[in-house]
Amino acid sequence: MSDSKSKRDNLFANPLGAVPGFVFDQAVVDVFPDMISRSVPGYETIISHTGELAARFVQPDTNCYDLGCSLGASTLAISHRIEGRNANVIAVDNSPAMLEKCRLILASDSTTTSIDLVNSDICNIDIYNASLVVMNFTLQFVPVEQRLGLLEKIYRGLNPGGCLIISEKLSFKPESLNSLLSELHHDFKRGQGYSNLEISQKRDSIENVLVPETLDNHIQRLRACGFQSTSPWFQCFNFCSLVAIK
Ligand code: GEK
Repeated sequence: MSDSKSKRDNLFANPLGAVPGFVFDQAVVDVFPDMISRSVPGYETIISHTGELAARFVQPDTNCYDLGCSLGASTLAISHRIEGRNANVIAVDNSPAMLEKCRLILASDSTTTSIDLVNSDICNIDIYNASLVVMNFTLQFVPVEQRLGLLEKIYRGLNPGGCLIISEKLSFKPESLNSLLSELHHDFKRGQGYSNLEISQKRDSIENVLVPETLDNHIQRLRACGFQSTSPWFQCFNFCSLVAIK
């Protein structure tokens, strides 16, 4: 997202002693665009192609869901590509600080698409008449035992031919491969200006908060929900985006 007022992320630059678990609070909101673009390789590509996929899949008079919308980057990419279709975007996040800033960003945008902002856990919302559901880097924060139920609900709420986009950090087997992909990611972060201290404190902070799964795991679970057509369309190191078509 191009937010020129986003501050540089230096939340983990100084030694923190006991590193607290990661939360999406005001301090994170203030640096979020900088944090996510310097931490997730391919983030901008995934967001812009979310818009391209919306242009292909969103049908007139249907709903599009952006689950874990943060500051609305995916919401806006979608909204700009579906104007004139009488489709609604429903953008959901359970962080009040994120939603408050998101509301300001959307208010200053020119899109004519109708957008509802919903402050809720994505596991507790209704999904219906959907032609597109997007979870860009959100499923990884949902407790593992709730992921199947959430995906089953999404499958039920999608219209036939509807599309689910899931972007995630992945884990790999065996452990040697996991270490390689993780080190390549850390090299990327160093290239983006993060120090070794920032990288290691952030890793400690998201441990048990962001729980990655293997690509195999994601695909098996999507199949178990009923999605027969599913494939990664993007991967860079240990970050991947998948499409699943109902
Ligand atoms: C983007 N999609 O810019 N219910 C609702 N929201 C949640 C939940 C939940 N159970 N768990 C986490 N969140 C965005 C980026 S960020 C990814 C998504 C990241 C929200 C959380 O508050 C945060 O705003 C977002 O999901 C994850 O494309 O920071 O790595």
